[in-house]
Amino acid sequence: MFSEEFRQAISSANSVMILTGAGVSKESGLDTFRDAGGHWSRYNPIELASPQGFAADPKLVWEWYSARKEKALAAEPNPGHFAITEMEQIFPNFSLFTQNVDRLHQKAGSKKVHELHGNIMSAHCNNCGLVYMNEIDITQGLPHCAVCGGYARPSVVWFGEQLPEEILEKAINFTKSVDIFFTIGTSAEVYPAAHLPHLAKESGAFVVEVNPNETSFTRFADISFRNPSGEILPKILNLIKEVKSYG
Ligand code: BV8
Ligand code: ZN
Repeated sequence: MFSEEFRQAISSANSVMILTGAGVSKESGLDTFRDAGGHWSRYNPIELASPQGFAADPKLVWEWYSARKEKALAAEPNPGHFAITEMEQIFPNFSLFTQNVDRLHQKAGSKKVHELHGNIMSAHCNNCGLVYMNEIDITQGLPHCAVCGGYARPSVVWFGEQLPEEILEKAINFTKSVDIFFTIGTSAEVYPAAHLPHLAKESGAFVVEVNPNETSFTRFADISFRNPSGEILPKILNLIKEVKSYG
């Protein structure tokens, strides 16, 4: 099932970086963005996940995010999330960067999770940045900032907005130095996150893709597993344990 080349890469690997996208949460029942039936096929992404969309129709955008938040809160991590949590404990130098906002990696026990696109659980004021600690309930009307009266918004990164500087910086630095880079469950379409697997390849990392479908990155990967992450990641974890004769 696994090539000698992959075994070799695992055996000599010290530092491992994982980049995940919406596909890793698919087997937890959450929609992806580009798969048929995914969010974008029902809505125009720019309409919903952008400052312009929010300014034009804050109620529609809040309804979409509240519905997704409810689904994310009810979702359970799948075997793919749990395998990633165990990988974190095996490699001395490990880092997980996710484009997902559902916090399922944290729910699965991953400790070092960097959220490139923010998270759907919290909100902050669109005007002054005040972070909301309490629950946002849009059934009582749109939430306004107690300090400046501005609109509260979900704490996600929208199209056209900068990613959190220090997280992106950390992602780039780690990508440049890592031995193995896994890109899991992402269509590799959204930048600057989509640049990371390419940067890893250019920097000499062994790059592994996990995606049931081909992506624009597939031809650059050293290995590309055409499998759902929930199925193949536990097998890859077993291989890692065998090769590292761990546990
Ligand atoms: C910025 C918000 C700059 C939260 C998201 C032209 C060229 C290059 C760039 C651009 C361009 N035009 C515009 C841009 C910039 C834009 C961009 O990249 N657009 C794309 C569409 C071309 N990027 C931005 O705007 C970023 N900001 O660039 O700022 C800037 C500079 C100066 C000053 C100001 C600003 C901001 C990007 C972040 C946008 N926010 N989400 C939310 O609502 O969730 S992006 C959104 O897409 C999610 O975060 C999502 O994670 C992300 C990527 O999607 P994926 O995670 O990959 O999900 P997708 O559905 O696409 O793919 C799922 C995959 O899973 C599929 O491949 C499928 O096969 C696979 N799969 C299915 N089942 C399984 C599976 N895999 C494994 N197992 C399974 N079972
Ligand atoms: Zn405010």
